[in-house]
Amino acid sequence: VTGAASATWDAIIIGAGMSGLYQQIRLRELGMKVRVFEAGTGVGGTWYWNRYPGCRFDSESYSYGFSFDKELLQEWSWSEHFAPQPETERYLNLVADKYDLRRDIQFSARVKAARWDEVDRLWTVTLDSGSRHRSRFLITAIGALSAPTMPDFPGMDAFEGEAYHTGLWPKAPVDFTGKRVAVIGTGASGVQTIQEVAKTAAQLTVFQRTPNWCAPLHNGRIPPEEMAAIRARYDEIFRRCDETFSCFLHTPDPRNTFDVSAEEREAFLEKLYSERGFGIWVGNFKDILTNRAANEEISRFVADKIRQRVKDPKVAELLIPKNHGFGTRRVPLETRYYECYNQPNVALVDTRATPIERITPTGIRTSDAEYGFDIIVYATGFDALRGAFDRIDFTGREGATLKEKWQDGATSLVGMLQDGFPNMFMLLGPHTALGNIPRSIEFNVDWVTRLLRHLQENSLTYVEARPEAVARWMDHVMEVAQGLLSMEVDSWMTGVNRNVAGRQTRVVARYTGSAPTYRAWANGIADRGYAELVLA
Ligand code: NA7
Repeated sequence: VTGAASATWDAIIIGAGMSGLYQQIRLRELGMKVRVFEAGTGVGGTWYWNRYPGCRFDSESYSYGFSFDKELLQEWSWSEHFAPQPETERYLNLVADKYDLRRDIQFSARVKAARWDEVDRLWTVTLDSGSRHRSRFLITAIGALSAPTMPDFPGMDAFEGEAYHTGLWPKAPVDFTGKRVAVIGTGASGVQTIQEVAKTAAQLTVFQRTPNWCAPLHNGRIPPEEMAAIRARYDEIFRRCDETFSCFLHTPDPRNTFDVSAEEREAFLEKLYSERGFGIWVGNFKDILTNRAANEEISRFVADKIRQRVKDPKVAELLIPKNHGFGTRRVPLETRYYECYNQPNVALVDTRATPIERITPTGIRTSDAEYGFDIIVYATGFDALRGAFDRIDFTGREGATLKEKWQDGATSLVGMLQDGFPNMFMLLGPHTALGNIPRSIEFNVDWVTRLLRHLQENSLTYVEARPEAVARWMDHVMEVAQGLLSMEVDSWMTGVNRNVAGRQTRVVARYTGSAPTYRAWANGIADRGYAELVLA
């Protein structure tokens, strides 16, 4: 490596999304000199890149925001139970303003490589522009679902209309009015896009390869009185999130599916289907994701709902998943999604029956038809959980690369540390608790901050996970995934993405235990004085 790097920082943070921003605030409190590199032109991460129509989170807004700033909680009003992307982006910009974060963030700065220098015990971070920057600590705040992936249909580049990936949506509004639109993909992003575009497009054609089990979001506005009541309850709301399995307001019902009578069961499922948010997925009978018969029961219930809501029985059957049970993949939450297929301007194409053969200059050709489009939306998802890591060349001790290290699957210690990669902390790295993500972010950032404070107080400058600790954690990760029906299904949650080489087989890609168990494990490391880490 030649050429001098610019100033040495105490810490470099990659990414100015929710984790990067919060980490930046905490590191400033430690008096650290911090530099943040962000590929976008603004803050927000997920809420900066995903500006597709209808984009919103499926966590209740008041359970999603930062909990650390009591003042901000009292100042900010969420307009809807599930806020749309522009509002969340505004919220994160407000956080950046309030803490004057932008002065330490370099925008339009994509990190290309990060290399550990054993002699100086510093990281050298190289940007796309070629500029180099050094720091004692490196913190990756690069997101879990942030590396968009595209299919590789022949002819894609020659399409003469507009084409967008949901996760790389342009800032200028896209007008669908009177247009012929294709949406490829029916995951959470596709479903949100479809139900919005169906309102204005002249013709919307949905290309579905695998149907997903969707359930009603039941969104609604939050009137000022209700927001005031929510504000008064924030301590209780966040306490609840801390106690639940995946940090949502919902948590599994203590009963098993067949503990109750058929009537009682039906009534409970009806209630969940009529209630806001993820209750039907993560607040259901506790055995729906482990017991096959229980899973068949909830799947049957939701299939009947789809049949009731979609008028054309043939279309209804195409929309009902046949090869995986309810909740074994991420459940997209929807608002009149199924009713879209009753509209004369909406059509569904099953790409398993009639595969997409190529993108033509004027549209899409399947095995049996030629379609003309003005706009193609790729809602084709992400190289989840580790894709963002693979897009940066991380080199640790003894010249070992993270890509090599993770060749047979990513490993970590509590998702945050990796042996061989000293002084590097991963926020939302592989095998951290996910669920209601900001809750995990706050925990992870606080955990990293506590560790850095410990180093400061003890005049230490080096930290690395011990391989035995990584192995022990990974055993736990593997063990808690045993017996989960989701492990039998291809999805980003099992690390499968058919558009990416090396992502064709299922792995335990995420931590599937409870968030409280995860936190107990991570806190145990700190409470025992970091014996699982090499400190120097
Ligand atoms: P997902 O959930 O990974 O969905 C991607 C969708 O795109 C899914 O329906 C895929 O079908 C489809 N896809 C991908 N490639 C193709 C090709 N080549 N042909 C047809 N269809 C294709 O991504 P999302 O962005 O919706 O959601 C990701 C997460 O972000 C979400 O769970 C939230 O937690 C936030 P497949 O199922 O692979 O057959």
